[in-house]
Amino acid sequence: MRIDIITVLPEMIEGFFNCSIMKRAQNKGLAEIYIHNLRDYTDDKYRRVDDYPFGGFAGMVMKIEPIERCINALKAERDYDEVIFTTPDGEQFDQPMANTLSLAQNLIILCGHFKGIDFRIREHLITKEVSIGDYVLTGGELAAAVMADAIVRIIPGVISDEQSALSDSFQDNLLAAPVYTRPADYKGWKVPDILLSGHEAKIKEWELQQSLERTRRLRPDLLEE
Ligand code: 6GU
Repeated sequence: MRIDIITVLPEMIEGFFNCSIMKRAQNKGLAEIYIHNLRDYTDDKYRRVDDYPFGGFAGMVMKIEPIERCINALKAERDYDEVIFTTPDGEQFDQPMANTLSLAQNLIILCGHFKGIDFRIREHLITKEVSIGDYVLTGGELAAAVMADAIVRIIPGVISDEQSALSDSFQDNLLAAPVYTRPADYKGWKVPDILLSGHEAKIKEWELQQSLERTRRLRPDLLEE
């Protein structure tokens, strides 16, 4: 799949996509991620991407023209499944949304900034408005990185052990069971005996019980669905 991210701060997230699993997904040809600097789509010598709001409100508003130019240039090359806008008043991003979006061929993510963007962009160019949670960030770049990470990691082949993406917390509405590695006894802090028993069926049963107990205690809301 291909994700095009449009931002005024490309340097804020370029490093992120050049690391670890995001980098490997791209090197394996499983994901293509392009970060576009919105200022490259301006046509004035000041490379202005924002302007004063009508109505005399405080703050600046992102202009239509560079955004439309950038989105149109991308759309001229290929069809996009969604043109996403990151905004605190969008639909809440969650695992089911990540699962759905990971089936897309091509996605655009426009990062919100300043006080807002000219609302006509949202009315005419955006197909999906997404928030990553009930708090306010200074810009949509981290939200775009969060979404792209969650979407790309579940593309088959991105995580070598496919089971591990599927058996995660939230993928089945249960929190993950605790995991341990050596040493089995660290200064008296012991790994549960069952995990050292070699009894596979009993270990699976223990993991499920741990998942259920942790979910009931920490996130009872997940069990109500
Ligand atoms: Cl998508 N953008 C901003 N600026 N703040 C947020 C957000 C997005 N999601 C949660 N907070």
